[in-house]
Amino acid sequence: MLHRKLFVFGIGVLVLSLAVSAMALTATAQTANEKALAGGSHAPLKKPTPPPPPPPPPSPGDGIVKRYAVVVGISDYKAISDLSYCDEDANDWYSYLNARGYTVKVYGDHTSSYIKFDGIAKESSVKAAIQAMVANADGDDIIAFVSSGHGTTISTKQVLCMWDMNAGENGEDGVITDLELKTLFAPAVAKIFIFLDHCNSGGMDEIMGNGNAANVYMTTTCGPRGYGYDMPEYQNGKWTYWFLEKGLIGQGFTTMETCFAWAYTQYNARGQDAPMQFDGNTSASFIL
Ligand SMILES: [Ca+2]
Ligand SMILES: [Ca+2]
Ligand SMILES: [Ca+2]
Ligand SMILES: [Ca+2]
Repeated sequence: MLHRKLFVFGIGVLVLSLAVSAMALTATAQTANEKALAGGSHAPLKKPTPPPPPPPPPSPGDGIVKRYAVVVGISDYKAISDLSYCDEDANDWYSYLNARGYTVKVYGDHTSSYIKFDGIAKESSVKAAIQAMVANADGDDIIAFVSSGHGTTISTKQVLCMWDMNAGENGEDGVITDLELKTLFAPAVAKIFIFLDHCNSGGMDEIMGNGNAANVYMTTTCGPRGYGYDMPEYQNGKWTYWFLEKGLIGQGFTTMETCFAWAYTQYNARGQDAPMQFDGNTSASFIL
């Protein structure tokens, strides 16, 4: 199996501050005890209840639920090493979403074969497609961004490697950074599904800092420092295989949260190589 990863520019440094934390905890406990004794009460000490999260922004739609998707799968890169099954991932997602009524745009490479093909997955093309999808969808619509390919970390930013990485075209550098992804989806009023089968993709979560994060459900094949895998025995990316092929299709799951829980167990990886879920609304299920 091949890593869906290129270069490692650095690793995070863990700074342990156990002593400081312990001191802070002790101080807090003492303060709390003193307050309880002064009040003559034996009531249990409780943390103040945090304020509830703000409700999702009002999103009146036109009463018609439309579905749009941008699907990317790059196996043959312009200037960097190739992968094998990202085009299969794109085709499988296209078939699934198309059957569910999505208007799907597919971006890929120049030599693989695609059931539907809307162009080379240059950074500029993929960005333009996402921007158009975000602009088209109103408050009761659903938009999806699905991507399979290389991923890496550049400086402190996780990135999705588009077809033109290291040979950028149209004024772009060929990678979609975590902050670029966040910016692309910031204006969206629709529900947002994001599925990423790239190395390091768990670090693309800056998007969860957007004001519309309550509308987002994202799952990634790994953590910020983890790998995704091309799997010859599956003819797919490993997370695409377990989440889409075996979960959504094989088991017939309809909610992303349920599918994630099942597929995560089947995937059987730990630590940074384990899939991740970013659920902007834990009190509602996300249905495509
Ligand atoms: Ca609508
Ligand atoms: Ca870029
Ligand atoms: Ca990041
Ligand atoms: Ca949810």
